[in-house]
Amino acid sequence: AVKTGKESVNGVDLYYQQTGGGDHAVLLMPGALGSGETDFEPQLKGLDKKRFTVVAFDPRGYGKSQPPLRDFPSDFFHRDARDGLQLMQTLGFSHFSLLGWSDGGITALIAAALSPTNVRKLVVWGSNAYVSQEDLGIYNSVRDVSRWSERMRRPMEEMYGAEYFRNTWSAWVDGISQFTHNPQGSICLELLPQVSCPTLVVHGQKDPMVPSFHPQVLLQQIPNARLHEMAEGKHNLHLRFADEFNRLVQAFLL
Ligand code: TYC
Repeated sequence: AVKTGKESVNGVDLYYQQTGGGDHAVLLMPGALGSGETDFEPQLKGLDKKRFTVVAFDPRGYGKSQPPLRDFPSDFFHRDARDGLQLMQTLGFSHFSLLGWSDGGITALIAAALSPTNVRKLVVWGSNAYVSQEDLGIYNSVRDVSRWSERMRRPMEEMYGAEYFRNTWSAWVDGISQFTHNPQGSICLELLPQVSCPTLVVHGQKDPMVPSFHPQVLLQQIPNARLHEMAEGKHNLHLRFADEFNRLVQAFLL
């Protein structure tokens, strides 16, 4: 069974789902405009409920954590990181692992660096620590959501309505493009050496959104990281290859 609720965290009401009763608490951190429901159904279902207590949260302005309307100030990843950490404290977990997909992986990296005593282990996939010119090109090529495939677009339009989705996605593209003004396009490059927990970086070799130099940089800059590549994986490898992904992550978290 999955329990749902809202908790007041840093001045906003954050929606979360919680399942399982194991000793090892895990927070699932969704991607851009993502939510527990759109991004993590196979993990909420499939992760071992005897070993783990699994929490998925909707970051502020995403999913069912509305209001507020979502915005993208230059510290939006840090804000999501503080929110996720504070939500786990509020739910009574002081020591937990983080699983972050894409933007959620960036958030998880920042959270692990900011709060090393609270984070046991970290898994990130489809994530990047900086924005290159190549990334900017990819972002702009996906800005127009009317060109997305039906399969990618429909869950988002159902969650948000077509207009909020279109506008918020475009605001996200502007938001993430801001980082190109930083040295090396950094989002969180300088924090990576402070990620001290064991870290698993997963990468889909067929991911069209995140070029493979990104996981390489994470591997090089995070002191205790290993990389697992999935040959057939694309950006949504945890959905498409859920059983393989869940097994991999559970073995790492043991
Ligand atoms: N970061 C996005 C997410 O969190 C995915 C994404 C990556 C989108 C690259 C566009 O060019 C892009 N799901």
